[in-house]
Amino acid sequence: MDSTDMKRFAAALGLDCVGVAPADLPRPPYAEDPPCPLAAGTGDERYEPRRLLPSCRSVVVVLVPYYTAQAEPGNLSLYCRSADYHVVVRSYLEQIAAYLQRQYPGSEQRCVVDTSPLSDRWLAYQAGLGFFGDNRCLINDTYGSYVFIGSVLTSLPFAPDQPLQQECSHCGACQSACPGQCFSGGAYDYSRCKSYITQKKGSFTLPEIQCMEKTPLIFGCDVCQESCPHNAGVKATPLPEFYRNRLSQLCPSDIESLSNKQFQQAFGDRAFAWRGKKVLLRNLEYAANPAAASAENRNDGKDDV
Ligand code: B12
Repeated sequence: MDSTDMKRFAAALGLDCVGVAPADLPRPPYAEDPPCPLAAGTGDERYEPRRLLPSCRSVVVVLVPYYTAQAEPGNLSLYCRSADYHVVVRSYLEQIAAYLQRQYPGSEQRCVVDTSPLSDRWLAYQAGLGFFGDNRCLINDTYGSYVFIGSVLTSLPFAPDQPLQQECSHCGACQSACPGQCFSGGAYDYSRCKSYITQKKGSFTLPEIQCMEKTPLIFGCDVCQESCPHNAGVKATPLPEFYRNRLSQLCPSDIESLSNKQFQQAFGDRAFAWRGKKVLLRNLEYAANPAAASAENRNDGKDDV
């Protein structure tokens, strides 16, 4: 089944990176990194969309670019400076699912983004939308790795696109820049990744404190992406949601006096809020001061290194 009309519909929404992955996904050819406890799935369930939609015959995969090219120093990772991406991506996926439902009454669709057991990156790779960086990110030629990945599982048998025959340049920049040195030996150790450290619960170990102190971000980490040459000069997102109501900096005084309910009212529509204010206050205690760190690290005119 031809996917041209569906892709045209998506392009009219501003989504110009849409591909199709097969429902019978091949398994990755390399030994996987040890699974992160924040992932919803392990083993085969990461590659079997029919466990979520038994009638699934193909998967429409959508990249949602979020880089805005605005120089805004701050202490929040670029991925969580605007409205929660889960909500934004899902609203686009639901428009595609509704379109398919209209065009093909009786077809079945299910939308997934981030929280399902499926490997979103593997789906995007299989749909021909990008290649893997040594930093494990899915990199797209137009938008770099600053893309979220969402999928519409469908009972419609769209013909799959082909994975790209392209690799990252293996320049080593992400590995040497990583504040937690989580890529040592070519493997990826989630427990040393600053993004994971900022999202884990509980108290920090000494190595975790040292990792936190290296850069200003208090939620997420952008270092392996900012150091990646494939991200130099990437196109800014055309999607308006990522330019509205941005928040780049959070201070202790913004949240410490709030009850949990008030915190959720104020920030519950942000991707950094899912772990609650206690985790953010812990992180604020340890992260480098943004003003001092940006003066020290200012090297290429880019924001929030
Ligand atoms: C758990 C999780 C995390 C954990 C662990 C990350 C990790 N690398 O495993 C933490 C909290 C650290 C994290 C951080 C981030 N995450 Co995250 N995360 C997830 C989640 C929920 C599951 C990922 C998972 O299962 N990891 C285990 C590994 C084995 O699976 P995988 O990442 O899918 O692996 C694929 C590739 O890494 C590759 N691969 C695996 N091993 C190897 C080995 C080699 C040599 C190569 C070349 C490739 C390769 O193939 C795998 C498929 O099997 C996904 C959503 C989802 N459902 O997939 C989002 C997801 C991967 N995260 C995302 C984002 C945006 C981020 C951050 C950029 C956020 C930030 N700024 O802090 C960072 C990036 C950190 C990094 N360098 O990976 C996006 C990725 C977008 C992209 N362009 O790649 C996703 C897809 C969410 C989404 N739907 O948009 N994340």
